[in-house]
Amino acid sequence: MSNWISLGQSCVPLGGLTLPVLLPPIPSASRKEMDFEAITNYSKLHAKPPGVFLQYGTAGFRTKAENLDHTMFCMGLLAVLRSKQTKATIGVMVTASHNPEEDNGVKLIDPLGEMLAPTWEDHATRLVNAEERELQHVLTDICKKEDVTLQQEAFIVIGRDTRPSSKKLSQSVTDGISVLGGQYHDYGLVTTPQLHYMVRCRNTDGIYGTATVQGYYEKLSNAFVELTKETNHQSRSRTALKIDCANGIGALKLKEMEPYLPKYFVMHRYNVGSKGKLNHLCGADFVKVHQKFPVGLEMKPGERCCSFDGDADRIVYFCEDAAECLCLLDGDKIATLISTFLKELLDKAGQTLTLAVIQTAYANGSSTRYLKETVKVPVHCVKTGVKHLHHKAQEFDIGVYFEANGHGTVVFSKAAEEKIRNQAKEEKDPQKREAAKMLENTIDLINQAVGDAISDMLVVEAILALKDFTIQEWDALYVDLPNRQLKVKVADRRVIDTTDAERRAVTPPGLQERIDRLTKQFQLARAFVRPSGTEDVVRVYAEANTQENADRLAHEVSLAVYHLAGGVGEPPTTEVR
Ligand code: NG1
Ligand code: ZN
Repeated sequence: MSNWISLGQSCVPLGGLTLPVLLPPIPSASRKEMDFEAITNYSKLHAKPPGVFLQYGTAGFRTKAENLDHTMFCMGLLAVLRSKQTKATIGVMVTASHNPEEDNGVKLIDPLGEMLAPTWEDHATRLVNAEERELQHVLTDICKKEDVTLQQEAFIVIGRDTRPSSKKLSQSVTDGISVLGGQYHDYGLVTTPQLHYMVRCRNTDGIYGTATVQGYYEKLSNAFVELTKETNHQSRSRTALKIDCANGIGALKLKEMEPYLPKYFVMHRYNVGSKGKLNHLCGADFVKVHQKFPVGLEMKPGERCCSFDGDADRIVYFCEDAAECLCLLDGDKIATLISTFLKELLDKAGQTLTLAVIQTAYANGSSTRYLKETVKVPVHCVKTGVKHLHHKAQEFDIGVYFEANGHGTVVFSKAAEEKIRNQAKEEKDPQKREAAKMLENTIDLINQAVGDAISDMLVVEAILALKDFTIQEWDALYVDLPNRQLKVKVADRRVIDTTDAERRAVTPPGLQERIDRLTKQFQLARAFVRPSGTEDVVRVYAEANTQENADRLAHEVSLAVYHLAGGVGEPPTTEVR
């Protein structure tokens, strides 16, 4: 924890600029006991909105920004307890990712840059929903259950996206931190994966990298230059990449990173936030879900383009085909490209490390088949949510995980990383050594803490350059099954319970049987439903042999959800787009 000392000015005891003069300043020293009077007083300034119940979902809390002040304060409190318990730096990211600009959200980042442990998610939900009179009891109970040593120091790093509400909300987080005597460093505007990277750097004494944005840019750009140094700079994949930044933080961070990138990596940024609204008609989620081009991007057929989401932890690639239609290369295509590349390098290096790909039920059936039958890598399906994918990926020497929506990364076990780094240094056979070096550079180019649009983009660009692949050649590896995603509003989405990595509904009664009957009516068809963890909706997914059939199946399943799971408002119409 020696890095706490060098924080200088940024480590101030009081973050909330909104605190009233009537209250005494919060002492910054760590306490032996919690000062419940101060907590209660400050909690009143961040009053709980009446009648709002929030759940720590797939990626933390998310709702309308106007309802989040209290949640932010509570997450500041909880981050301090988690830091004291783990004796490590904890991250708090204020973002609602791909949600509309009016929403916001918050999630905690655990010591190695991973998602918060599930038991702490439950504590978060309990704390945020506790009435003021219950706060003392809930905090004490968490400390007891988790064996938190209050004397322990706590250190938190904070980051936020570009939403208009984010700055004020992050100040509410700092109030929560300060009232429990925690210290913090506010990184201000950063991408979500950059904050995950900072947490990991700080908790590995800088071994993972230097905990600054410059350190992040240097690490990634050095690895990119090394990995691609032997490629032909005239190669067809060296044409400019057009990036839709979703009017989010990615635009700022790519601009900052540009000087670090070699001249032959040319990027043109679009939707940089100067005109349009965050995630509105653009960004990775829009392109993936609506299967439409983002607005604001001028393109010609065949040009290589990609879209980030609002906090730059997801990326999808796309281009315009000869018929002027969207040709989408989503998370599944990225996972295929990366795992094929890694497998080839492992074979060349003569390494016998285990490699697997982790997907969710949303993975296109064609991708799963291609990975199993052509690439010949084991594929595992887990529940939606990065934490599930990350956790499963850690069971292998090398785990490649991607959600179809473009959120994903690769994790290397400590032993695998050591083997590769040693071989890159000591291997006598020049070809094997070269392959090991490329693996080593790939490790350094990847943000192992979490899915990262900037890092994933550089990995894809490096692989395309090394293989001298155009985006069309990459796309041609396999043909996606036509698919459709829809949302259904119901009174309480918790009535839907699922099993088998969310591919089958257990409740409400009769729903799965109906889905099975509908699916049988189409060829190569598959469909499932699940309650969203980030929106108050039930999600429907269907794929089939033609787009028309995928659309019809999705619509029929939506109707089944509406009728059997308490749909509200008008029944779903056949208009799917
Ligand atoms: P929910 O709302 O639980 O479906 C969405 C994504 C997840 C994940 C989270 C976090 C889909 C179908 N779902 O979760 O994969 O990325 O957001 O952002 O894309
Ligand atoms: Zn995101």
